[in-house]
Amino acid sequence: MRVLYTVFGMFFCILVASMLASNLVVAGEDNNIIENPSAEEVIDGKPAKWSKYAGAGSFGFGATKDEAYSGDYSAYITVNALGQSKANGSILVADAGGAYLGGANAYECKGNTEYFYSFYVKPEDLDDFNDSVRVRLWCWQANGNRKLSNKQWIILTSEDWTRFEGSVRTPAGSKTCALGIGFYSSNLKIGATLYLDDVYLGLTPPTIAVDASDKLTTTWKKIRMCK
Ligand SMILES: [Ca+2]
Repeated sequence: MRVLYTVFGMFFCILVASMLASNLVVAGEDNNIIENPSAEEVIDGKPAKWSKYAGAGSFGFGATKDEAYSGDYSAYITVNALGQSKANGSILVADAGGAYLGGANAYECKGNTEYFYSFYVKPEDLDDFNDSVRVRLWCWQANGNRKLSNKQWIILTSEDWTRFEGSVRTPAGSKTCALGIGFYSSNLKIGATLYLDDVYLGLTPPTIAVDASDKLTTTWKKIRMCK
């Protein structure tokens, strides 16, 4: 009888898991490769699985409760100083792997493939932004060499949360990637701050609503419930 219960329990878990998976597919959320898309999982003041690139200048980066499109947190990046009269810094929505950004822990991707993105941004003060915000995919090859996608630019016209979406092609040979959103400009004021929330990146166009939950944590909790 115990074996029967065990078999039934396993079957029930598989059934529940299948139902959860099909719900996600129906909602169009299952295709988001970002694991902490709403920056709700925070470690040491930073959104887990997100990171920062600073090419010129210095930048504050972390998770904040000051602003959130959904949930309690958003990610932010602040210009603390310009480097050689320019700010070149981005939030990378992936664990891009420290100062030299080897990309080993970024998201697996296919090379020479179109990826779709969407996200919500909010400037703290629009007057600090006299230039566009840069969007690009940071990609890495198997040997860790970095390959960047073409640049795209978004223009901020509101201090409300605004949704942007688009698509970008990964360079040939890409194995991992991170969506980079940030500054490349000499027209930003010190203190310019951008908030970012509910990020989507995937092989299919995004739905309007992003599943804000941390998928790994959420799925793990659901599996544990079955024990
Ligand atoms: Ca959030």
